[in-house]
Amino acid sequence: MKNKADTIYAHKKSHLVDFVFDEAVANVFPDMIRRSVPGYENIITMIGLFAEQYVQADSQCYDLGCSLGAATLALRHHITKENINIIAIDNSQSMVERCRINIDNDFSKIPVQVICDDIQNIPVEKASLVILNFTLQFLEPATRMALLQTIYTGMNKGGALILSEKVTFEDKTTRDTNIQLHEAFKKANGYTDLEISQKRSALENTLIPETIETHQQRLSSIGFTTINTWFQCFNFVSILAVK
Ligand code: GEK
Repeated sequence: MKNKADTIYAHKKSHLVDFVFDEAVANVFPDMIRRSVPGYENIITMIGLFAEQYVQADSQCYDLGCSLGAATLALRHHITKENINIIAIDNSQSMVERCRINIDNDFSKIPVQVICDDIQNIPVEKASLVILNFTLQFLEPATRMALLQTIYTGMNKGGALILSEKVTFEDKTTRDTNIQLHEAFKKANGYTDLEISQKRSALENTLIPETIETHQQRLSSIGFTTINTWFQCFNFVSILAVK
């Protein structure tokens, strides 16, 4: 698929509406996420490594909030065990349509079901690897515990959850420093001040970040044992949690 440049917030908008994963966003998504999320490509690469380490034979993998299927493809290319089914879910029709095309064009024969639905409606069963790569942050904070409990219950012992999130910090200096560094990263990737500020406003009610400690404590209270914050760049982290 061609990698179209993200210019969604390049011009001043008279009415700024909340950010949604519509056709316009799906169309430029690879460019948008690469230029906006520090370490995104590295995390996708490591999801392949986690697949090699944690996927068990005769089990299922879940990519929750799959967008165009980047994590699903990383799983597909690195799973070495037999009899695996991948379930990729997103509630944006525009994302799901493009994700299906990407899966169809891929060489791997590992079966993938691409489902258009809310990740909160999906039963989780026999899971050895569950990916929440920058998706939990878009759920109402009050609903996050229930989803993570469902995931935990549906996981095999020894299975892993990869939870990547934009985060915030209790300490104001740390918070402001990381926000400033993230904005510098976006500027270095060609976004203008107008694009950065309009996107910030559009995401304000949609993407609600929590602290790293909140994530770690919630995972621990659910019963995950190893809780390893294996990646951090500014206000973006990824946590490996093992059952
Ligand atoms: C990647 N994981 O490339 N149910 C289903 N999907 C949802 C929900 C929900 N309740 N809320 C949001 N989404 C991907 C990147 S993007 C991250 C994930 C970002 C979907 C939404 O439609 C979008 O496709 C995705 O979660 C978040 O590895 O744009 O910052």
